[in-house]
Amino acid sequence: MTETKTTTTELDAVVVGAGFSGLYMLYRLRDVLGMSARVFDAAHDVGGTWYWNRYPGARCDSESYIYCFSFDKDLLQEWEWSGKYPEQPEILAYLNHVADRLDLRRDIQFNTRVISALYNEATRRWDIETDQGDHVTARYFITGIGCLSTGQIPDIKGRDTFKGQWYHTGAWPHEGVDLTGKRVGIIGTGSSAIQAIPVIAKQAGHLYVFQRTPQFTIPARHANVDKAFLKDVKSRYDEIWEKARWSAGGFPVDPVDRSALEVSAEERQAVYEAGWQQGGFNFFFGSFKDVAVDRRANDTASEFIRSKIREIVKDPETAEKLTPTDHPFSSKRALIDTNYFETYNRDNVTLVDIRHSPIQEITETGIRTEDDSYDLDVIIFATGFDAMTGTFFKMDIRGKNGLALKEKWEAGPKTYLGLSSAGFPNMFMITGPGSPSVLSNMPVSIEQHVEFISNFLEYMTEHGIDTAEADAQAETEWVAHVNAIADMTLYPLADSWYLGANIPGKPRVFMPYPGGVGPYRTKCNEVAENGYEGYVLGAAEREPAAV
Ligand code: NA7
Repeated sequence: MTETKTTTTELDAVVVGAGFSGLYMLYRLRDVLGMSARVFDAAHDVGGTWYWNRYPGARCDSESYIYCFSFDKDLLQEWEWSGKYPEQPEILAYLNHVADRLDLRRDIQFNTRVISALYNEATRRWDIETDQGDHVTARYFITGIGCLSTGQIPDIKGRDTFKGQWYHTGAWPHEGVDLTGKRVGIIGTGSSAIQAIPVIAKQAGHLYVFQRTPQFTIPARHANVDKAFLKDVKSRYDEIWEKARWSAGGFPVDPVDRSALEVSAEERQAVYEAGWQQGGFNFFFGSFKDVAVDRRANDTASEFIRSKIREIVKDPETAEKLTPTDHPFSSKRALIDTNYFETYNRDNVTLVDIRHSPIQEITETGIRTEDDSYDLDVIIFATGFDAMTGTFFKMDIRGKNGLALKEKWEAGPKTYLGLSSAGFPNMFMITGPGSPSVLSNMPVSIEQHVEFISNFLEYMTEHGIDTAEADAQAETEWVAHVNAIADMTLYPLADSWYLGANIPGKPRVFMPYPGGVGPYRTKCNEVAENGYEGYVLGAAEREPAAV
């Protein structure tokens, strides 16, 4: 029988989420700063996004040698990745290993969702409640909730009448799903679907892909890890990480300085072809400096990929449907794939263009579009997430004067550096909106945020500071800066989740910081060096109340 919990636990810090962010934050709080801390996570175990996203083909688009923590140098040397791009089970095994190695589990409470976090102005502490009846007060409330952790299942007419099985890619059953011989429909062609489609096509009797927006995607050229390459990386890891930390996207690549418009057509073609053959994000990073910011330069890359689609896909009508024309390459999340376009050459795969023949309803037996009906055994919603803000809004977070975060962010998230929000003292967000987060290789950004927060807390303790709150003016200027940079790019030209465009009614605001992880790190370092400028710091008048 469950005991009713009536006592209140007092802690220095509460962290929400036990993924990359929460694990490292806990380590810094507990083992570096010597604070009392507890992590809450709704999952049964560690992993965050990698705990939930177990759909067939799930894997990271960052190469494994750089998709990990760098703070533990022994771990960097010891851990052996098996694939060029790490697959979900291997990333999950890695995070489990980290949790064991640092003995983190004893301060993580699983199966527990934080339902509210209310700032108490009298005590200057956060009062936190969970769905398991925990009452905790903490001086610091820190979110490590990921950017893509609240799944979106569109409210399609008749959705609940379907008699077959249905799943969302971001909440895939742990025991797996046997799709052998089944008639499977997948809605969506984002990065989850693009990874899943080629794998599911090999199992399913027939796979119907319901596509609203065709995508640009580059071959990943996935393979087993190149042992000689990894050995070389391990001998130069410090230098490699340092390069990643100061780069644009959190990858250890040298910026290219040539414009797509200043070379001959032959040279341009050769550069794109080399990038296509090399595969992965190299196509993007290693080609030309202006692909993401200049429409004419971008057109050359977009056209190159379109020509590849026509080359790969044998049926011209299907190729045409798969060819994106409504947005520039990389204005939606850049995608990489393994045999994505090739999969449409299979006899058991049908592309259904729901841009021109929209889904009318889900019926007991399948999906009905304007032009046709499809009988299905399984429907897979690869329809994405209420990105960056959705998970915040699932919690009742209230700052000073009882202001709800949801209310404050009604017209779009407002943060200072993506780390803090005015009116919410001592609340910190790891990879929050307004930070590079999803536009970067996440572990690099996560480490930078966790270290910034932990250094800040240390500074507060040393200087007898009780509260840190983003200054409203600094926040306004940061939000304007994020938008000004976004407007210099091609991102606003696509209906993407970066802009909240995938969620009906969500305000259209560009959420991540597109200025690059290097410049962002410089800004954060300056903020710290200048005594945390942009924050209002409150000196402690008294010791925090004892238990
Ligand atoms: P994404 O990238 O948001 O993709 C979702 C897909 O689902 C995309 O093709 C959407 O089409 C489609 N979609 C969404 N809602 C609907 C409705 N109502 N009807 C039809 N189609 C719809 O999510 P993913 O899970 O693939 O990837 C999320 C991120 O996770 C990814 O970028 C990585 O960072 C990891 P649309 O393009 O909106 O027309």
